[in-house]
Amino acid sequence: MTIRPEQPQPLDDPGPPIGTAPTVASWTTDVAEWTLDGTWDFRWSPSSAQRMDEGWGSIPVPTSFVMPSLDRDAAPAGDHGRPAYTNKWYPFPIDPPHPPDANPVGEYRRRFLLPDPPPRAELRFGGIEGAADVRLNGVLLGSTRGSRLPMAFDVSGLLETENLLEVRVHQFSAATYLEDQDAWWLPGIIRSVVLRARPVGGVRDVRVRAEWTASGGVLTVVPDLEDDSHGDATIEIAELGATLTAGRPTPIPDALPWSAEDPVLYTLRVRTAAETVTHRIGFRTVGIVDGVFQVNGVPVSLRGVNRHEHHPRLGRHVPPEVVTAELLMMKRHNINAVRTSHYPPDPMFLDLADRLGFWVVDECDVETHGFGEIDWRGNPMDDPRWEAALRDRVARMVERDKNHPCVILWSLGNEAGEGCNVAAMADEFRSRDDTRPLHYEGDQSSAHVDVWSRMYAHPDEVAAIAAGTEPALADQALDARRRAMPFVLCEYAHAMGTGPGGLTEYQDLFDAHPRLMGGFIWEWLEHGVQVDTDRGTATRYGGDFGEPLHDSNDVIDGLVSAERSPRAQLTDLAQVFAPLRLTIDEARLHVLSRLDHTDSSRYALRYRIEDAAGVRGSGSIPMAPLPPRGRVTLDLPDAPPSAVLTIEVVQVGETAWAPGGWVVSRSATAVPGEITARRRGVPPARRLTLADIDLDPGTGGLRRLGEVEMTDWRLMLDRVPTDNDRHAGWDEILDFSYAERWRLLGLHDLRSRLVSLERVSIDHPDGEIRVRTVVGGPAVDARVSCRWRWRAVDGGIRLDLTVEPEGHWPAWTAHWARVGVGFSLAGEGRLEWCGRGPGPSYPDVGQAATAGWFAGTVDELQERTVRPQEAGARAASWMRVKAGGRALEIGLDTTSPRGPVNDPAITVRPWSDAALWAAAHDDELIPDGRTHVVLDLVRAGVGTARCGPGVLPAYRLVAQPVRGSLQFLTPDASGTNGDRHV
Ligand code: IPT
Repeated sequence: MTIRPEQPQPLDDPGPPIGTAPTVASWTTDVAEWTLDGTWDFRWSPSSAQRMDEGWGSIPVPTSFVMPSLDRDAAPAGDHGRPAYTNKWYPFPIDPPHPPDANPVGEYRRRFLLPDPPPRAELRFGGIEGAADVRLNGVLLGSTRGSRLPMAFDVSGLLETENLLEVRVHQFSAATYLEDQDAWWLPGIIRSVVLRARPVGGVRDVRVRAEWTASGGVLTVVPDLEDDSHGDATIEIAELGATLTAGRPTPIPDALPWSAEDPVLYTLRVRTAAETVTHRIGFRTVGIVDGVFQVNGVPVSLRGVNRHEHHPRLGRHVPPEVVTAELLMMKRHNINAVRTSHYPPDPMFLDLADRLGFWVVDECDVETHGFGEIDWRGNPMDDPRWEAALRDRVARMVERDKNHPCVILWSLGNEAGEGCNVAAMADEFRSRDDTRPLHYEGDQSSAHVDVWSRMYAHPDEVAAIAAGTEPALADQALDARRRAMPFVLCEYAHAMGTGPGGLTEYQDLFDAHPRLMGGFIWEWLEHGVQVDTDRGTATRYGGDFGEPLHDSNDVIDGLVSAERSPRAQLTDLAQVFAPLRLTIDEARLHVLSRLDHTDSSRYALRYRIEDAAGVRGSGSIPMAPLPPRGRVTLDLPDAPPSAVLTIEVVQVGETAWAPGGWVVSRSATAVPGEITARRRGVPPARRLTLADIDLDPGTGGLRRLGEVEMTDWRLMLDRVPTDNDRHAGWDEILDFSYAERWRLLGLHDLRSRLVSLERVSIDHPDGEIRVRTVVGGPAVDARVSCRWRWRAVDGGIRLDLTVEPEGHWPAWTAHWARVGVGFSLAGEGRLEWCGRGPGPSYPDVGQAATAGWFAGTVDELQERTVRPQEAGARAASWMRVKAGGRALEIGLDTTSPRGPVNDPAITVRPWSDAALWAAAHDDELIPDGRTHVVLDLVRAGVGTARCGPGVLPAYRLVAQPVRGSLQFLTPDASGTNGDRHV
């Protein structure tokens, strides 16, 4: 029986919550349960000092009460605060343990009827963001702390037929100092509220230890009964014919192991005279052997994502159907692990992860990142006054989630610095559960953890760690301890905007080195906030709600949008994370299984041969099942050089997340070398000649080619910065972003000077038009000299373009985004291309884009980003752009330089670059009725500099001579056939 407090907990008390009951595991019970979710009365005040409005409005529970889309149901004054976003900054003075006076309060009230009120019962809150005082029928039950952790109150003897539950949520308290995660501040009752009868002799808690050993399953179940005994409960798993004695380890020889690849669950029943509870359990043992992370005795590689809980309209509450859909989507994209950044998830997430199969790092609700901004002075992690609260957070997470097979690591928290409480928390973890290793990236000495974890380390550093050649720690004993640990990247590859570049480089390292446990992409989800506008809905980010202090769009950095639509980076990730890695060289196919626990019989190989005229053949490639981590080399089917051979890994049979035949990954040979082999459709009705070229005599730029008129013909060296371009990589010596370098060189504002325009025997078949221009930005003497040489060749008109730097290009700034030619066509457009697709690619992203023939409207080819930026380029070496009833057909080849930046591409947009530069939100982009085209000879990678290394050296485009050609094949609107639509 918990003691009911007389006063609410003071908001500046750094201690654990008061009046709450111990946390227990979650399960299904047969005793009466009532959900209190639904519509509650609600009112709001901007600070506790200010009087509440007299009138009450209503609000749905669970939600975050500040969400703009709840306006219709809001308090009568219509005001209930607004979301605010900061990454590390506390939105008030750092003055621990005090919250500010401007401390919004949301008051909730709910009346409920119980025709037959139970004498003993518990009231459970899944999560209340903020600090709440809870009253039932006028009696103060206690105060909550720990926003994403469960809270329960013993309400025995308080329930009546008519009941009134009151919850007063203060947005800020001392506990806020422990919850400084990089996310919106979103107070409210964010998870379900449940009332549960607690019969005398019922089951209070169950502790399950389901191990997998060399001789099969071993199960230990310890029930904790409401009468404080462990006895008198029947414990059984009917499917296995197993009956157990409380507390006694029992071999279960028939059990199958649980793994993320094959998540076998059994139903455990614990029955007393008063209550039967059922629990889904799985047998598995986590261990670290010779510095290698293992589950069930074999090494496991984590191909994971960091997952926050966010909903664009509801805030921190994610309804069950959305959670289910997102986990199915993860499975379909070959993700096998989730770090619950940076707090324990809604428990339904873990139920689903058990069922579908995910390795989960369960992270405690602890982050004090804002103290890092002041050199960690006063950090609660190093202040004994906070120890009890931190231990309590550990206890609540472990006790709630202890029985989930999916949880394979505990994480102490995120970015909370170091100090005495790290040891205290580690001790609390170990005293409650010794079956899972402990993770905390903040402990770089690794004195208190079991695995060594880093964030955003450069692939070179990861390679050194993989080889065990990392720099030594000063303390020899700790160094030896850390060297014996497996290594995990708890965050890497910041998936913000266009990017992240370099996924393949990381995965190659994970595949090759057993010390590397793999890692977790930052992050699964963008935290966009949806608002209603006159034109429909739009997405907003930090600063859009008038917050004086904010981190702009840093909160929009996911593989899927807030609405859970996949971004291009998710499709690429699926390819990089594929369970079978395919590599094609010459006429051979190399297959590597990334499966750790199961053979490859769930997958089959399929091929397709396609040329410009369409699909020429298809079939399957026989492969005997590969053992876990096995590899094999197979012969490729014959395909002519004018064709592309595509190999697909497909799922055999249906799974809980995908139908049979689901394409898991794809690999293909390169596009044919000859332009004639790439071009699709009927031959040109008429051949272009030099007479078809109309150049502007003042600039040398192309104005018309045959029937096709164009404007804004220009050389381009920059791009509208991506989120990554706006930052310097962590490995850069100078803290200048790429975008700043381009701007310093004036690449966004290039001016051209016509040096000469010569027409040499243009009536003769060998005639040519030679144009020379010099192009550079204002205020600098870094220029490029361009030679444009137009000739009639077999099959059309060929423009050879040479771009050479001249003047002074300081070595440290001399990086370009591209060397491309831009122009614009009248009318809305459509693109057909041969190259890589259907998705976008840049030299270091676009792993999912494989060779072939593709098509789509300009509108369909836009990769929308919440904050507009460079996106959506398609690698292409032949293309037909149709706009305004005319077509332009172009072959694109780059002669030099060689290497990954030599990746010819086309970008088509329904708005100009100037519009893209000017827009701060996607909904500000309005098509202008034209088709804006850029043809790139070379282009830079995108990297992941927003958080982590810059563009890797091979993908940087250093200022250097570039040569290539544009071959214009026909100016006529010509038909096409059988192209694959995007
Ligand atoms: C890292 C944080 O752990 C994560 O929550 C998120 O903020 C990410 O950065 C950036 O989006 S911490 C940082 C020091 C890299």
